[in-house]
Amino acid sequence: MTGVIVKGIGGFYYVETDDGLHECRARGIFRKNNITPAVGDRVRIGFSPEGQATVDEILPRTNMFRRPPVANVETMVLVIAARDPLPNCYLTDLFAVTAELAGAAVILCVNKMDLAGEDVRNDMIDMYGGVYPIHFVSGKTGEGIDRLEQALQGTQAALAGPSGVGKSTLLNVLMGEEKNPAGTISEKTARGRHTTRHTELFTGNGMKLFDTPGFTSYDPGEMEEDELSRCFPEIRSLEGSCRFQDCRHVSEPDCAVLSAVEEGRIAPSRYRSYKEMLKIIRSQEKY
Ligand SMILES: Nc1nc2c(ncn2[C@@H]2O[C@H](COP(=O)(O)OP(=O)(O)OP(=O)(O)O)[C@@H](O)[C@H]2O)c(=O)[nH]1
Ligand SMILES: [Mg+2]
Ligand SMILES: [Zn+2]
Repeated sequence: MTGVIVKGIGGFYYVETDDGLHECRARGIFRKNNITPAVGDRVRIGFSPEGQATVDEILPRTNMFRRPPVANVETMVLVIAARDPLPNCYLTDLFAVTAELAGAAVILCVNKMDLAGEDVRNDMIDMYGGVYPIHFVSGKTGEGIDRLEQALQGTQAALAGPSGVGKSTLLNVLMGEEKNPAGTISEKTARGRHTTRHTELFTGNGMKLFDTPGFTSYDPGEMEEDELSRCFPEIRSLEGSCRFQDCRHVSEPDCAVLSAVEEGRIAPSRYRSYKEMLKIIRSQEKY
């Protein structure tokens, strides 16, 4: 029997199959081979003589993210908040790069628009307009939700982003019902409650959505310098336009990317993120 892992907690994997949800153990073989089943994995399950369900085989993945650990993500919805917390562009760009590297489509979703003015909208469009589809939404007022729902129809999409930006809130609004508890800020301690601790795959309203725990940092992992250029759509589109084929777009003569930055066709913050990541990749290569 095959199914999809919708949740993994305390060594158990919850596998949705045609005949319902099964609580499964992973076979020892995975641990031995250093393979960890992930939420989103399509798997083959079996049953021991005692009736314990086990994950026997992980079917081929289209992609795999380590943080958050999810597999088979068609669309990565990068959720940021207009404020509370303020957007962190470098972190957003870093995560967009990992999504690009995994071959997932990227959608930018700016939540909590009820708390912000037009300046946030304009800043975001300056940085990401023409690079990624941007949705300006509010989980509180419902602004922009219909359009986001349309964009996510029929795809398996992950809601990812820093803690407190409203991923679980958006999941519930999109699904039209309370699927996963969202945070509430305790007035007494000013600390958040109901922060999401586990990745889970939810189905409803024509969508399959992963809700994931918030991330605070991200390690791009191993990557080659030329791969990085390809993970910035606005740099990728200039591929072949620089004088040198192996141009890294830092200080080379006749660099099409540097010209585009100068002429304002590439946002300065995006280019800064590119240079910062390039620096990290180069420092890793020394070892
Ligand atoms: N004003 C406003 N508040 C919102 C909106 N969306 C969510 N919130 C609030 O933001 C806080 C965090 O929301 P969550 O949905 O739990 O955020 P999360 O991204 O799931 O957080 P983690 O699970 O910790 O990663 C809660 O207090 C929500 O009520 C919004 O559109 N506007
Ligand atoms: Mg959450
Ligand atoms: Zn160049």
